[in-house]
Amino acid sequence: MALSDTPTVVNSWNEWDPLKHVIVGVADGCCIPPAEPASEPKVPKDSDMRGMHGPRPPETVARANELLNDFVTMLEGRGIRVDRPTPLDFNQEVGTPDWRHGTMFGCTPPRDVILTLGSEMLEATMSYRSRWFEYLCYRPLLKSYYADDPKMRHEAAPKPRLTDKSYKEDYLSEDITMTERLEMVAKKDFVTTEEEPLFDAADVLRFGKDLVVQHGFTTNLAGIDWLQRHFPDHRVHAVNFPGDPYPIHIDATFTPLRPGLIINNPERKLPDDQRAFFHRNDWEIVDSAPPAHNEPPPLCYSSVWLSMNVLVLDPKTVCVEETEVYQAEQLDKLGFDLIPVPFRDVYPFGGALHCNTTDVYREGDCQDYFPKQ
Ligand code: DAV
Repeated sequence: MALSDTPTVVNSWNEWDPLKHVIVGVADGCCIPPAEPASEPKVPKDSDMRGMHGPRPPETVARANELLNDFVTMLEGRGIRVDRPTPLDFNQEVGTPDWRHGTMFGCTPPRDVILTLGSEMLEATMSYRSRWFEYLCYRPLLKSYYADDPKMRHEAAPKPRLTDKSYKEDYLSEDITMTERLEMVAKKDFVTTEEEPLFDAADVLRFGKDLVVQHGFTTNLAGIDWLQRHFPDHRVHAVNFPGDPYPIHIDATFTPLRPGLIINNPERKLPDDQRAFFHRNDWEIVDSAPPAHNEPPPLCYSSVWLSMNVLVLDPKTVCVEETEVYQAEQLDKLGFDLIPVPFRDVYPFGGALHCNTTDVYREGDCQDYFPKQ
């Protein structure tokens, strides 16, 4: 039977069970959006991206698509079914009754937009105006899964208004030094306010019955509370990582690899009081190896710590970016089989191997990995 003939079932409860069906993003038409309140503080003063917006250079789009397609071919070769989202024309002005914005963002990373938990696929609120409509790229797939799998739940979190009330005005100041910014994040003073629930799906890690959610720039406490109310059978834990001056998405900071083992970015350590929860349930948190690069590639929003943004195919097998030799060495020592994947030229499009995928099906069911709450 061809992979495409396999009946669709939506089921994924964690980040490590054997992966059988996944969505991989596409780079077509991806734009650098104009600055907006949520993104401004993340683009450093001397960045090559500052002040520029519009479609990304076509040769970079072609190169990213080539790498994404090669990654898909590799996954399919291992018997994993892969689907792709449908791009929109991102280079157009969009708006709601509350605001207008010069362009959209793109059609990857899927991890940011769609949260799969069990048989549910949930469209996140998102927290950037440029990404407000991105769920539309995934609607053709979600519609087909909904038609094919009678148990699939297609849900959408309430779309936020994203007026200026959702962001702190003073956070935009260019005069804030790095020391001051680190003090602000340590006090959980982030760019978003508590005006309305906000979360990006990539701030959520799934550990069966427990969900670990980063409180930061893209997810606020109201968003975390919304997730807890939406998933009443799960236990939602807010975490934060004070060493990260721009806490956007958890997946270059804290990466579960298999039951009982997490790697944590040594520059963004989980505070001791939050660490205790993992330790009393016999989870080991080890510092991740350093990135192999001193700088991200050109026109990239993310940090060099995309080295940690690995995709676990099963509790023994991990995909790691091929130039991230230190991360690969550490994973090898931890007993994993490694699949090196050339992917660095995809980084500017929003992330690495975990970011650029979203689970549809992993084997296994919902387990309790944290009996001592
Ligand atoms: O370290 O820049 C990148 C995460 C992208 N989903 C960072 C976070």
